[in-house]
Amino acid sequence: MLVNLNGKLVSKEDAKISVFDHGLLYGDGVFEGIRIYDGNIFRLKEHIDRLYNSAKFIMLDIGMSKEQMIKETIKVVSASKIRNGYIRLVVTRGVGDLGLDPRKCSKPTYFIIVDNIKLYPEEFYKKGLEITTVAIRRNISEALNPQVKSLNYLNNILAKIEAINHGSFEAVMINEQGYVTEATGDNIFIVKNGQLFTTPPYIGVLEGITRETVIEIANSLKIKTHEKIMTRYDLYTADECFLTGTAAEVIPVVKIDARVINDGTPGSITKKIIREFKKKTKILGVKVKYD
Ligand code: PXG
Repeated sequence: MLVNLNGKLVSKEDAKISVFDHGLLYGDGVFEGIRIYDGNIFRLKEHIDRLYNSAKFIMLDIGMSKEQMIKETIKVVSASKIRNGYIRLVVTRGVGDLGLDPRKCSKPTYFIIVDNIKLYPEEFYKKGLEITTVAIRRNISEALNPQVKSLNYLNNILAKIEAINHGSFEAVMINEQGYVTEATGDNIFIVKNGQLFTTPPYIGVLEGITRETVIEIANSLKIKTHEKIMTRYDLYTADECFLTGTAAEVIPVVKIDARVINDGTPGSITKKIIREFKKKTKILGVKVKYD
């Protein structure tokens, strides 16, 4: 494992930040989770674009160009020698005092961790997941907008805790109007009558890069995709269901709130998309030169 901390490459042991950093004190910051497949940083440009949009929303000036941030990311991946792994890129408001005022933070802190990924067990992909809707609501767009990938993940963590307490692996969060939003770290898709449906970003979900890739794949396979406001009814009556995210990639769902989806096994369109997604992971992105 290797860390780029404010431009310097340091070991895990030396990667330390101040207890006065507002990223820690208030969750005041933004982040990205990115995968490396066979030395290809998957959709790096899209992740950097989203990071800068998140920062812009919270009025955090990262203080360096996107091109520079891409260079710093490639630098630490190359030095790590990791060809298949995970990157966590974090930018915080930086060190301030004990008050909330972000103007007291003169310089943002950034760090880029490169680590080996702990893959989900293979049987999850073969057998599919059981998931549950939870009582905790997705926070509303007029509060902390879920399109912003901020360091405030307590909403999602509370949902995860609830799912775990129900003996379920993953939670689907509903919003205050009763509409389906997303899982705690994944977007959700259903298949109905051969077509794909996923929640529109304005309902209050992160615009996942895996989600976008799946929509592109569906287009190339001539599978119609719709952004649609959905309720639990749409989930329970779906022909197929899957989740998409950087860590999980595309993962089938076979049971939602004890309702069996498909025949309790991953559906054929889901499997097709998983196959196509695997191909894309090595093509789309930035290739790293390792020395
Ligand atoms: N929704 C939320 C709320 C997320 O945090 C996604 C959807 C999927 O987006 P991408 O761009 O990854 O397709 C995420 C992903 C993890 C992990 O290790 C994943 C995420 C954040 C933190 C951890 O599972 N984000």
